[in-house]
Amino acid sequence: MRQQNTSLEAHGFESPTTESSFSSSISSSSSATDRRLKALARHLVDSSPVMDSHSQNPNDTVSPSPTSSAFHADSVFAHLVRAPEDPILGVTVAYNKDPSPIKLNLGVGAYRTEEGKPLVLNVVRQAEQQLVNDRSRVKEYLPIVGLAEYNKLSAKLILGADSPAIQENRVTTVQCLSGTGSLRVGGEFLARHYHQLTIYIPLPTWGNHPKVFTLAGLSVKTYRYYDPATRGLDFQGLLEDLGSAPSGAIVLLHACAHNPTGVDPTIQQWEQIRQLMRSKALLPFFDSAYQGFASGSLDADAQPVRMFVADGGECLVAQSYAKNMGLYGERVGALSIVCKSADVASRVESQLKLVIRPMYSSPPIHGASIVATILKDRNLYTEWTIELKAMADRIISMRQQLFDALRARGTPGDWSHIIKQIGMFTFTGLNSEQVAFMTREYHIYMTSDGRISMAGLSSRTVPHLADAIHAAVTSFA
Ligand code: PLA
Repeated sequence: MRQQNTSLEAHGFESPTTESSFSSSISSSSSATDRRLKALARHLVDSSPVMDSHSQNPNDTVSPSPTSSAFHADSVFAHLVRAPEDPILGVTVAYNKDPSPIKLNLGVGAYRTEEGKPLVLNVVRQAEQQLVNDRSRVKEYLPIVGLAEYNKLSAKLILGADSPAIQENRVTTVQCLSGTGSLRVGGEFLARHYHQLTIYIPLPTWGNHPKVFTLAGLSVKTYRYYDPATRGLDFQGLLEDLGSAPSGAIVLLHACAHNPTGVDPTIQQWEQIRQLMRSKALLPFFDSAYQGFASGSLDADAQPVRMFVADGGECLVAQSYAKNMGLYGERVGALSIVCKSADVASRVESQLKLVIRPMYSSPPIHGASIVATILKDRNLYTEWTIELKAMADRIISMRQQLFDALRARGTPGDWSHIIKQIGMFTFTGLNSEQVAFMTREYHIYMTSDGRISMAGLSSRTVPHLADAIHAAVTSFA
C-alpha cells in the first residue's frame, strides 16, 4: 500500500516521550506536522532563485496591476485535478441532484422517521430549551479538553457508572469533534507518543478509518474480519491475523454494530479476542459510534469495551453522539484513554492538549452542553433511553420487513443475513454493477459496496427497495 510507505517514511520513528515540556513535545512530533513543515521549507528554498532572478534591479518590484501579465496568468491552482467525491458523503451529493420524486437515500448512516424525515430527539429539544432559558450561560471558550462535566459523563456512559478505572482516576477524557475527531486526536497522540506505529483495522471497515489514521501519522494494516461466503465473521482469520501482528501493535475495534458489515463478534468471541490481544500486548482502540443503536441498550452495546477495561489493561475509546442522540451536525464526541495509573492519565491528558491546541484550539460548546444536560438529569436520561430504543427497534423492524418483502417476491438467494446483521447497516452482498443499476433505474442511492442504511428505510419505501433488489439480482446474477 502506498499510504503505508508514505506514512512510515514520513514518520522516521523517534522514541516516545512522556515529558510534558513544550520543546520535547515539538521535537517528538514527527509525522504529519514534520511532513508539512518540510514541504513548506522545500517550497521556500526551491522558489527563492526564481525570485532573485526577477529582482536584479532593486527598483524592479512586482506590480500586480490589472494590466500585468501575472494578473492574466493561470490560477496558482490550475494544476489541480478534480478530486473524487467521498465514497459515502458523495452518495448524498448525487442524491440531492436527482429530481426524481421516488428517490431514496440509503447511503449515509443517518436516522429517518417512518415519514422519511430527519429526527431531532424530544430530549434534545428539551435540553436546548433549558440551555436557552438559562441567562447565566455565556459563549466563552471552553478549555482545550472541552466541557469537564461532559467528559466525566461520557466516560461513565461508555465505561459504566461503577467503573473502577473511573473511580481510580485512571481515565482521561477529552471532548472532540464527534467520532471522527476523536479518532484523529487519538491517532495523532499515538503517532507522537506510542512505540508502535502500526494500526490494524478490520477488513472491511468504515472507509474513513484508513485515511484518518494515515494522516495522523500511523501506518495502516488490515486484519481479516468478514467472510463474504458466510456473510458472517471470519473469526479464524481474525485470530490468525491478530496472532501474527507484531507485539504492541494498535488494533482498531468497532465497539458494536460493525460498519459496514453489521456483523459483531459474540461475547464469547470477544473474550477470546481480549485474551489474545492482552497476551500479545496489542493496544485496543475502540471506535464506539453506535452505542445503543445495535441492541437498543446502552449497556449491552458497551459490553466489549467494558470487558477490556475490567482486566485492568489500557485502551483508547472514541465516542460519538451523532447517531445515538441524533446530534450529527453538532459534532459531539469524546476520546477516552484508560491508563494504568492516575499519574500517567494526567500526563497523557497534558499531551493530548498539545495535540488539540494547534489543530482547532478548543471544541464547540453547544452540542456538549446538550449532551451533559441530558446525561446528568435522571428524567431526561430515562427519556433518552426510551427514544434511543425506539430508533433501534424501528431499524430492527425494517430488517424484518425487507427480508419478508424479498421472500414474498421469491428473490433468488439467502437473505437471512438481513435479519442477522445488527446496527444501522445491512451489507447486502449486492455488487457494484447491481448497485449502479438500482440507482439508475430505481433512484435508490447507496454506497457501491452494497451497504444500505436501514435507518433510511421506512414501511412505505420497503416495497420499492425490494422491487429494485429483485430486479438487480435477476438481471445481473
Ligand atoms: N466511526 C464509524 C464506524 C462510523 O460509521 C462513523 C460514521 C464515524 C466513526 C464518524 O461519525 P461522526 O464523526 O459523525 O461521529 N459513519 C457514517 C457517516 C454514519 C460518515 O461516513 O461520516 C456512515 O455513513 O458510514
